[in-house]
Formats: sequence, structure tokens, C-alpha cells
Amino acid sequence: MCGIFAYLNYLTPKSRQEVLDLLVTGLKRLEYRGYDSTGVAIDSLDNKDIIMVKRTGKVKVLEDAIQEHFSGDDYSEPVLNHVGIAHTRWATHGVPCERNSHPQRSDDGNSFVVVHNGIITNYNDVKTFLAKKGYEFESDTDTEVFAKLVHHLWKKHPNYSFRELVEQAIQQVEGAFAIAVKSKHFPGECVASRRSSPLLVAIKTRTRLAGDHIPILYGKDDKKQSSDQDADSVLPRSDSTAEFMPLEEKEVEYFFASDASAVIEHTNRVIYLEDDDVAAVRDGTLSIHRLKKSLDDPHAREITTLKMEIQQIMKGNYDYFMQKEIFEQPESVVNTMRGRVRFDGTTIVLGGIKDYIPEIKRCRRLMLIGCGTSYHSAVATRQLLEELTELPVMVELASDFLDRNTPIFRDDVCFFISQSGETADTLMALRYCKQRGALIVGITNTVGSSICRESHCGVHINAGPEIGVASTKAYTSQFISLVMFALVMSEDRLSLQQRRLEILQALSKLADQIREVLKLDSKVQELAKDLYQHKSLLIMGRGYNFATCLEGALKVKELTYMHSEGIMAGELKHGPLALVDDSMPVLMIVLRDPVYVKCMNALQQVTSRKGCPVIICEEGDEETKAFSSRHLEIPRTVDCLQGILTVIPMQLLSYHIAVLRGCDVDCPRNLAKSVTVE
Ligand code: G6Q
Ligand code: GLU
Repeated sequence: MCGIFAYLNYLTPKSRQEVLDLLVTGLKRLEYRGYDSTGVAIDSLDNKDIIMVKRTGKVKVLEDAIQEHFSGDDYSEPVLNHVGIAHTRWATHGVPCERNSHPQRSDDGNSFVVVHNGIITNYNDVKTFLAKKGYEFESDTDTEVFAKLVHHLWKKHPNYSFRELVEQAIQQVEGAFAIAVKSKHFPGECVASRRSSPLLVAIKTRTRLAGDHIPILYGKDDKKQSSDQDADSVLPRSDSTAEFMPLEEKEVEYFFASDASAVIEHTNRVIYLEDDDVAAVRDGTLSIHRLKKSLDDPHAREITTLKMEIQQIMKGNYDYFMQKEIFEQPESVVNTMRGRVRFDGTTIVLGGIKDYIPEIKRCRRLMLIGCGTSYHSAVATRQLLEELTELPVMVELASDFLDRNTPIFRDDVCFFISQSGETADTLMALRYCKQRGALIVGITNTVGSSICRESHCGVHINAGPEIGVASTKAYTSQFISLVMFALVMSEDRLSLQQRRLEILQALSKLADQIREVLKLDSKVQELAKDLYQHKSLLIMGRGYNFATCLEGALKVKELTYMHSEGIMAGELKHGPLALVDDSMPVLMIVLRDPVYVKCMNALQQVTSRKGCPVIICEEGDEETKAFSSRHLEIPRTVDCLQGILTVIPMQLLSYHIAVLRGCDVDCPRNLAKSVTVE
């Protein structure tokens, strides 16, 4: 999910030293995407091997290691044609360490080396297949299976081109990926592809480009068809062609990168690859190939001329990382479910806890422990967990849990929820429970973090790096991870199948519904203009939406420095109602779920005190809308997932108020992304 940068020079002499500088600078431009380790690969001096340098930590550490490794005049000798690949890794499979850093290789001889962003969800099947063929694995990554799969195909089909080998390999892997591959058997060539992870090719030439697009090649290679069918393939081989369509250039440089920020200082001519495009450069010629032509496929990929500044590109069209992360949620929720939820059936597999499910089912109670936003994801899913596991579920703030010396028993199952995996209070609570013999389950976004390492088992939420201090996409992914856990726990409960089905169907529609909610952005911005000069904002709701009230109020506080409170609507009469008058800003969540009537009561209590609430309600709910002139309508979903859709307007609202108040959106005062002190 982090960064790929590859550089190919053809008839443009560059020394290895220069190539390494380019690679390191490319990685530096991608640093903002977040990562935990780095690596590069270039050709050895005799061109017979590939040299890799990999490091855990920052690009600077890699840069120092490269300097140490490649000193000497030989590295300043220019080479006419060369390929270097580089990577920043955000671990999803295997802790951050040198062994797991990319490039990953196919064999001891470094025949094929691969950099990969994303997740290969069927890596276990491919690994088993390759292990039977005698391959031994040296890393814990999903990426290594890809490198070895290409090697396996190369051994079976010595006549295949480099592009064909990669093309065959990508057909056999599932999941999300952007990859760039380098091989010592195909010197000076680079092949790259993507599926659901971004990748672009940038072109730098001294002469004018021959056109403004690259034709796409489709179809069969008749020469090789039936005779070459790979009997050993995990999947059968499909049609391909070996023809290259030349881009009429001589001296040329190509860059493959996760985004334009890494290439803009070299060239502004880029081609954004589409899913399943295979881009290959051979003899300085770029070709883009697709295995199958679908009806709406264009005939060519356009060469786009970038007109943006670096800063702009890093954040896309967004002004702040937080804003970007809010808008990434349609993709991040899908990444959380990727390879785990099978929407065509009713099965959900959480690989990281699968072996512990029988033990969890026998437990006395479930405890969900976290701080801040992570704690709110526990509040949000508690009711569903109670319903689908039929176990008592306690939700705890880590600090308070420790203050109380809460009794913990051997047959407790304790979940520790943490985006960073390093929060001191959560970590101490984990150790406290572990000492008392409870089963420890980590729910984190950071593989290799302390919470990850010290848990017995866990779920990686795969939301991708979160840069903004205010947590947004991690919250919705934590939420979904806990919903998936509840679904796993109820897999064999006959009486719950209808409910599970309803939730699964709703999960499959969630990404599109989040996109719908995000369209409210300009309306929310208008609302923010009404609210930003006030001192306070009360957010009321109950049932499945109470967590949104807490999380919304936390977002408002941390980003805007305004007072805000999440109020359980059922508690109104017991105190908070005294705050309500015609000048107090109130936001109420009133959805058509089992507590609708009670929420309507609360709404009436507020409006009869002259309160004029902003209402978050369901699309087309005229009856509820009649209570106020200001409303935000969200699509209908199953009750237990409403909280994902209702929290997004709150994230947007706090963001817009913060901008209007001139606050530092990505780094609110006094706060840090990772709270490693008590
Ligand atoms: C909220 C914050 C914060 C965070 C906690 C816990 O926007 O990011 O409340 O959720 O500090 O952090 P971890 O989830 O990393 O443990
Ligand atoms: N899944 C790969 C790994 O864990 C790639 C992660 C990334 O996107 O950086 O190594």
C-alpha cells in the first residue's frame, strides 16, 4: 500500500551511482505515503547479478546503507541501458525487517526481483503449490510468492518473453497489487502491472514523443497457444500475444511510480495504468498489453501531461491528508474486507485468528479495549458482537481499565484495538491481561507494532497508512474488522443466518454508499459555515449511532478546539436537556432502526426547547426531515452498519470547521499520531 519507484534508462548513459540517487530521491518523494521499510535493486558491475540493499526504517537509513555499500569508482561508470527498482513498504504480511523488505526475490541467484504494493490474498494457495515444486521461502511476505511464481513459469517456458511471464503470473494471483519486476535473465527490461493499487509509467525523451497515446495490445499469440498450456499452473494459461508496438523513440528514460509526485521533477508525461494492464519496456520500447478485451476498453492509453506542483500531487486534489483519508474510505473499507469476505457465499475467513475461533467461542466474555477513536470502534460494534456471539461484551478505555485494576480471568478474550499498535495505555492493558492468562487479540493497522507482536493472534485492518493525526479511515476499518469477527463467530448458528446474510449484503454495498455520503461534502461545508463561530456543538443519538456521537464530538474537539459532546439521547432528560435553547448548536442522528421512535422523542424534546438541530436521517425520510430545515440524508443500510455512514458527515464537518477556524488540520495542537506515553 505504499510506494513503488522504478527507473529504466535506454541509450541515455547513467552510472549506477546516478541510478541509485534517482531511486532514493524517488522514494523520498513517496515518503509522505507512510511506510516502515525500504529497499532497492540494481545490476551488479559485471551485469551477471542483481544487488539489493534493504533496510527497516526511513529512506535516510537506506541512503546511508547505499553509500556504504556502493563506494568506489566502478559505480560511476556510465551504462547505456539499465533498470533499477525501489520500494517503500507498509507491511501487511510479516513484520517490518530486512528479510521482509522488498525487493523480494525468486531464488538465491536473484533471477527475478519484485517490488509490490498491496496484498496477494491467495498467496497461501500459491505458496503451497510452489512448495510442492520445491521452492523454499525466506520471508513472511505475500510478495515472495509472486517472485517465485514468475521463476517457476520461466523454468517451464524458457521461450516466453519477460512480459508473458509476468502476465501469466498476475493471472494466477488474487487481491490488490501494483508490481514492478526486474530480472537478470532479461537485462535492461522492466515489466509492471497493477490491480486495485495505483501505478503509472512516466516517459522522458529528448525528442518529441511520436504520439499522445500508447496503443493497447490484446489477443492471442497463435504460435504458442495449445502446446504451451501449463499443466502445473494454479490456474490455466490464457491467451496472450508477444507482439510489441513500438513507441518511436531512441534515447529514452522510463519511470514506474505509485504516484506522480515521484516523477514530476523528471518529466510531466505520464500514463496512468488501468487494472490488469501489463506495461513492459524492452529495447527502450514501451508496450501496454491486456489479456482480454472488454467492450468498454479503449484502444490506447493516453499520455497525460501533468500540470501540477509536487505538493498538489502528494495530496492528490486534496488540501490535507485528513481530507484525503476521509475520501479514501470507499477503497479502504474494501481493502479491510479483501480476501476475507466472500460475497458470493456466506463465508468469512480471518486468517490471523482462524485457529483461535474454537477457543474464543468457549470464553467467559469478550473485552474490547482501546483509547480515543479506537475505543469508539468498540462502542460502535458492541451491540452486534453481543447479538452474534451471545457472549457478554465489555468495552473499556485502556487508561480507566488499568486504574480500576479490573479483574481478568484465564477464560477472558481481550481485544486490543489500536491504529498505531503502539499506544502506551493500550499496550499496558494488554500486558496486564496477558499476565492474567487471557487470550490476547490485536486489531491494528501496523504490522510489527508492539501490540501486534505481543498479541496471541489478531486482525490487521489493512486501511493503509494514516498520516493525519485525527483518525478517520482507521476507524471505519476497525469497525468493519469487528463486524467481520462477529460474522465469523456466528457462522454455524442456524438461527442467525438470515441476519448474517443481511449484513453481508449490506457490506457488499458499503463502498458505493460511502461514495454517496461523500457527495454531501459541499452541503456539510455550508453547514460548517453556520457552526464554526459557535463555542459548542452537542451531538445526540442512541443505539447503533451513539458511537458516532462520541467519535464526532472527539473529531470536533481535536480538530477545531471547540467544545463538543456526544450525548446518549436516552440521557437527555437526566441532565443535558438543560443545555438546549435556541442558540445551542445541536446535531441529532435519527435513523429508521429499532430505536427510531425513541430518537424521535428526543428530537421533539429538543425542538420544543426551541432547539434547531441539524438532523442526520435516511434518504427520503420526510417525516423526520419535517423537524428541521437543516438535514443531511444518508443511504439506507442495515442497522449495525449505519455507524459507518453516519460518522463520515461528522468527519467532514469537523474538517470544514477546522479549516474555517484556521486550525492545523493534519497536526492539531498538543496531539501526536502515536501516543507512546501514559
Ligand atoms: C483520534 C486519534 C486518537 C487515537 C488514540 C488511540 O482522532 O487519532 O483518539 O485513536 O490516540 O490511538 P491508536 O488507535 O493508535 O491506539
Ligand atoms: N503485502 C506486501 C508486504 O507485506 C506489500 C505491502 C506494501 O504495500 O507495502 O510485504
